[in-house]
This record gives sequence, structure tokens and C-alpha cells, in this order.
Amino acid sequence: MLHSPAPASPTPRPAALNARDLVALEDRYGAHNYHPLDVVLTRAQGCWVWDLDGNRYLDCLAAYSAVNQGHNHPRIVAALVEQAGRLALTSRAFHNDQLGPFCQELSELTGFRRVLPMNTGAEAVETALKAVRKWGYKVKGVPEGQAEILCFSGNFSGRTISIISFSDEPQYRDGFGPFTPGFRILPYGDAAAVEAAITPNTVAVFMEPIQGEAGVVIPPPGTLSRIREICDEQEVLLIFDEIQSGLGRTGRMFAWQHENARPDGMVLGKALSGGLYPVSAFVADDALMDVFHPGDHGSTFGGNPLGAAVARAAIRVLVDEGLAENAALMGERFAAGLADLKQPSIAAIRQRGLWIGIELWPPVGGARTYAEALKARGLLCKETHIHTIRIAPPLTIQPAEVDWALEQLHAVFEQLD
Ligand code: IF1
Repeated sequence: MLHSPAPASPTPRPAALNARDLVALEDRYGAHNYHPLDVVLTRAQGCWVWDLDGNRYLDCLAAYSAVNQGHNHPRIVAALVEQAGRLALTSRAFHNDQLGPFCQELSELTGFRRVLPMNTGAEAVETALKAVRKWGYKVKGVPEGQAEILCFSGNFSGRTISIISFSDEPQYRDGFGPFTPGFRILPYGDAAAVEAAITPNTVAVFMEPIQGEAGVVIPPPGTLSRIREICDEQEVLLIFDEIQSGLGRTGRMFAWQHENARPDGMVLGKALSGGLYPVSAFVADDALMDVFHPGDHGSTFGGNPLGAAVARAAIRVLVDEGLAENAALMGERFAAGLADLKQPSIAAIRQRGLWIGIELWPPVGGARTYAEALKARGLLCKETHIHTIRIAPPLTIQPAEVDWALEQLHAVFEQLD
């Protein structure tokens, strides 16, 4: 029957499954491309998340900085619900009434003239790579097929084949070749290496102003501004991946503002939606963005009114609640508290705003042991590599919560060292 009537009552929900059942389902039916901590979350509010057994945890990962505004922020949820009930998706074949205001508001927030919306971070990175290559050929005059992009060791910008083509993490590449050519990997934080590597075919330097996955690695002071100068001298574009470092995380709206090293374009994602929907963007000025003409690039979902409405609300929350300022203050409080952690296992503590890497050396048992012990005390975080504990709570965190997190960290270091 073509037009069968809807069933009288919806399919009954199956009996509630417990945490063990749910993990087993993921294990049985899901691909095994992750190894999560042993906790099954079911709800959240602000900085806190709850598991199925009602245990509460302070979220010190914030979905890799996608929930800078705190979980299910009421203003962003309201925007999502309202827009979902009105108009969610038009495709870019038609205009919609959210995209223009979103572009305007993101342009005003970033100071870049134009916005190209996508969905995931990796897509925005791909967009930036396409833009700089095309600029190289059409504007700079690089011979077709010769464009080179300079990148840095330890980078993480996503998992597409082109992006892993400039990764130097063996696991991210193993088995996935052949790779996209046209990238050169230089030591991170080495401006002199950038200067030496530039050729007439170099179109761009692409970098994270602070490296996240590498373990909150901050380049030496002056590096970003020096690379900016070099790029200006050599007619090379500078593109920052601010997907994780941007939107308040480091105590400024964008990490490049710490050195006033304004790039020629940047990629944003994650907190651009406050975690409620995948929204990413490449932002740039006219000279770069004008390489795109109708049909050159796009996405079914990119720029959709639901994502645009969510992102507009997420941006307003960042600004209205002063979240970059709070990240600076709370980050200092965290750093001060961590400074009296005089544990022999700590090789280094790196911090910028609410982005903190605690590097262990030697990593006996690995940083994951610490993440598991912290979980047992009600603090969720994620190690990066074997050696670094990463702390990155929502930017809405309050002093009492920072102090509580510090107590848990102190207790776990006492226990494990
Ligand atoms: C996973 C890491 C964080 C990013 C930067 C682009 C992207 C990311 C600077 C791509 C994504 C993620 C993805 C997530 C783990 C994670 C991560 F540990 F792997 F490095 F955050 F620290 N640029 N970062 O950090 O954005 O396409 O994922 O939206 O499981 O892969 P995406």
C-alpha cells in the first residue's frame, strides 16, 4: 500500500537498557574506531553531565571544546527548537532567512568580510585548502598543479584523506594512502623553518595557533607574529585552524589575538554551534574568498537555516556572557592551583585560558590511568597521546567548580604517584 495510515500508537520503547547493555550494543553493532572511557552519559546541564546510574561528573573535555557555552545552553536550545519547527533545510538552491544574518554576525565577530558555511571541522579545513590553492593559481600565478601548503608536525585538523595527508601521526595515516600531494611538514613553532621552506609555489601556511591534539602545545612567544611577517613579505597566505583554539577557549575570542597575528583566513567549528548541531565555517576577506564562484564548492547541509539559527544563538551567548573573559580568569585560577602540584610525574603544565595540558614523564601507566582515576572521582577528561592529561571544561565554569576540579586532580596525583 502506498499511503498506509500511521500506526495508532508509536512503537513501544524497549525496556530500559543498563550501561553494560548499551556498551555491549555499541561493541556489537558499532565500528570499533574509538575506545571511550567506561561511562554512559544520559543528560547534561552546563558544566555537568550525568551517567545512567545518576552519577554526576564535571565535564573537563567539553566535547573537545564544542560545548564552550556549557551543555544544552537554554538560549541555544530555544533557538534550535524554534527553528526546527519552522524551517530546517532548504539546500543552497534557495535562499533562507537565517543564512544572511548568520554570515553578518560571524563576519562582525571575526572581523573577516566573508563567511563560507560548512558542517564539520574537516569540511571547513578542506574548504580553506581549496581556497588557498585556487588563490595560488588564479591570483598569485603558481603553475597549475604545483601549489604547496606548509604545515607543522604534530598537527591535527581532521580525518579526511587530504587532511591526513599532512599529518605526521602514523596511526592516522596507516592503511589510508595514497595521499594528497602538495603539503610540506615543518617543525611546529619554527618561524625560521617557514622562511626557509617558502618557494615561488608556496600558497599558504596552514596551522593551529595552539596545537590541541598534540597536547596544548603553545609556540614560542612571537612565533605567530613572525610567521605573519614572513607571509606578508613572501606573498603567502596565513590560515589558522581555530576550530578548537577559537571562540573563547584560550581567554581571547581567537588564539591569534594573543599575538595580534591576524591571518588571511581561519576555520571555525565545534563551539560555533555550542555543541547542538554541526556548524563550521571558513572565514576570509574578499581577495581570498572571491576565488569561489557558483558551483565551485558547496554542501547539502552547509548554511542550512537550522544550523545558522543555532550558530547565531551560540555566538550571542559567547559574547553576552563574556565567556572568553571568564576563560581567562578561570584559566588563571586553574593554573595557580596546578602550580602547587609538585609531583615528580609532571614534566610540564601548559595553559592558555581554559585549555590545559599536564604532561607526564615518564608516562608510567599512561595519562589514561589518570583519566580513569579522575572519572572515579567525578571528573571527566581525556588524555591525548600516552603522556598528556588535557583539561578543557566549558567556559561557563565558576570558581567553586575550578577549585573542586583542582581538589580531584591533587587527590589523583597523590594516589597514583
Ligand atoms: C575525533 C583530537 C581534539 C581539531 C582541529 C579540525 C578538527 C579538529 C584543531 C576537525 C577535531 C577532534 C575530533 C575528534 C577528536 C578531536 C581532537 F584529539 F583528535 F585532536 F579535539 F583534540 N581542527 N578535533 O581539533 O573537526 O571534523 O572533527 O569536526 O574523535 O576525531 P571535525
